[in-house]
Amino acid sequence: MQTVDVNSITDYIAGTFENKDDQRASEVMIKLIQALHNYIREVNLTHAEWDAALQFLRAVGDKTTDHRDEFMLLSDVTGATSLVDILAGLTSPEATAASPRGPYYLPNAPLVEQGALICREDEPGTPAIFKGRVIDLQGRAIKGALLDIWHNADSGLYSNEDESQDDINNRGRIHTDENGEFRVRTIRPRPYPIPMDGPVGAMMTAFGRSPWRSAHFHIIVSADGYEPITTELFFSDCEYIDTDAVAGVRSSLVHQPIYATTERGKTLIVDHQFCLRK
Ligand code: MBD
Ligand code: FE
Repeated sequence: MQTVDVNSITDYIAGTFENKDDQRASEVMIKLIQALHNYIREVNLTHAEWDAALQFLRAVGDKTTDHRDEFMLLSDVTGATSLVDILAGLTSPEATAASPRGPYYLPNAPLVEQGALICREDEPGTPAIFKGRVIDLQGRAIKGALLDIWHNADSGLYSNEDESQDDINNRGRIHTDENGEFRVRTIRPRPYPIPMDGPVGAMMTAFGRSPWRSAHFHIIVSADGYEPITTELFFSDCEYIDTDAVAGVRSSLVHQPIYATTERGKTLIVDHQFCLRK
């Protein structure tokens, strides 16, 4: 007979996850059980607290649809998304750092030419030129890389949560040219609160956490033969740069805003070099 007590229960359960055919799966699950049990012992978790936790997770599931991933939002605000990103980048620190994708990506943004306007002609906000280059780890230009760019409007809203914007507004996909370069015209993104109308928002409110994300461009960069990277670019003068709700800010992704005068008036110039690994 094998009975369990407050400590031996951990080996009792963890041992059932031994799997000779998949050592990695074993490691991931056994360590998870150990971390969970250690946590329960450490905080001396009560019935009421564990019930609340399970109800919370149930609410996260209930809120999740094809268009709303409350589990991803939970991963984002707990720092799990960013920590996995940071870990993945440690092996090649010269490559562009990853940052959360967020809930507002839409596939099939318009494919545009160099210099294209990816917002409306009369888009409210600060005009911006977003340009740069895509290189490999050896510093060689990658031509034909694809940048999938999206960001919010001056109202703070992304096109897919705003009736007054076309779905494709503030979105575009552009290939790099012979020199690995790209250039689009748009507006400066604005700070934005994470979606607060679900259980994750209720948790943020309960702990007095700030829902604000530092203003950002979203970019997915991909090229044949390279690892695609989902990332963001930030601005050092944003009031939320040090308090981003999802810990998405990396120093290599922060731009000191530079302005130039163009045909659209005072224009933010963001010039960024992206680096992909094989
Ligand atoms: C966003 O705009 C975002 O980028 C992330 C990661 C989470 C919530 C809202
Ligand atoms: Fe975003």
